Amino acid sequence: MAYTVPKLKDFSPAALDKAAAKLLAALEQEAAGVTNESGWKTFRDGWMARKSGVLTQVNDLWLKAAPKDAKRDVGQQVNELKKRVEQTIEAALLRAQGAATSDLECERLDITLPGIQRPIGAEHPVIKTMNEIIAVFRNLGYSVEEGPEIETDYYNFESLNFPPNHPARDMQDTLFIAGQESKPLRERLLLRTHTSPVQIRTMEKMKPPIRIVIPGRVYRNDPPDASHSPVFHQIEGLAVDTNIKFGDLKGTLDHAMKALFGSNVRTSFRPSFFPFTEPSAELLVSCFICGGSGQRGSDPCRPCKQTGWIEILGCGMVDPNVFQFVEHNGYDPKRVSGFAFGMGADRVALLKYGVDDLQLFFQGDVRFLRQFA
Ligand code: 2NL
Repeated sequence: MAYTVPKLKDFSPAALDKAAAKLLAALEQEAAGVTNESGWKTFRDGWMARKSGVLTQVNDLWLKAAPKDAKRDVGQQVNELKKRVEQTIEAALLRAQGAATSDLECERLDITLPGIQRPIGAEHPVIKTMNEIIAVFRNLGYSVEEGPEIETDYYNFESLNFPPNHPARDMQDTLFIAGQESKPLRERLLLRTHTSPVQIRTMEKMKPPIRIVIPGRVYRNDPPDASHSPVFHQIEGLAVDTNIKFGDLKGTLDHAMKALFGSNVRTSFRPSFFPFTEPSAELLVSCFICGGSGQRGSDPCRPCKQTGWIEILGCGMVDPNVFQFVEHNGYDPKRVSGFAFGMGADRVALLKYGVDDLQLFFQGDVRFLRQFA
């Protein structure tokens, strides 16, 4: 209902002016709310419909009801009013149509313009290398585990067979969290120096048999140079079951190296030492740059320092002392055995991509990183 036209008692020009002003105010208000053609049609019908539009009511209630002697004046005023109403309604249509065009104008899309190119990110070469290593072990049935980077002395050292004051703790150049002196040694916090604590945490939570790989950031108090960084990346693996032997370690790692560096690489194991494995070994891969000859044409091969072999990782059979820390969860060293290995993912990435400075991986220079996208 557009506007309810009141009946009039007073038909004097002044009274009629007042009533007309009220009606026009309502008209303007309604016109202002018209934004499209269908709104305008409703608006127009409300005011102009022949049967019960506002103008028809004005005709009936004001003109027809007027006393004879006032009819002339009332008729003039009503005509005036009709004109105003018609004008306002016409103007509202033009406005509604104009608004529609400008909406279209705004939403106009030139599909022939070239698109906006958003540069997309890419995997960092170290993460890419880690994912490749993880994929090799996933295909062998290993699952991936992760754990905290801030660790306790217990998980980082004690449970891994580094007794308090063991010289290997100095070798690690650990970054300790300050203000921990009031706690017992085993509870003191530090930045993990290897991902091995996650292996202990996983054995506490999963009974044997297990096959896991653990990728992650590790920290050491080393000043940065071409081959060192205070933060770097490690991937460790662990297989525990009944009757796991050194031959399983050799076969698994030989397969993994062929999958990573190409099926023509050979592997070689040399004795080594780690507190948490016995026996322990270093794994070398025949140089995938020079093919093992140590020479590139008449030049010495740099990556293998002319030896024909590149050291990739450390490994060994899990020391029974380590199993004792998780014996309560089924890791009885008399019943189960296992092998473990650990490698620096950054070092593997350096070798794989022939990069000669580790720092390039940590400086975030897009000109360098773009090469690996
Ligand atoms: C290296 C050598 C290694 C392990 C890591 C390990 C973990 C547990 C038990 C036994 Cl829970 N061993 N991990 C074993 C041998 C070597 O890492 O040079 N990493 C960069």
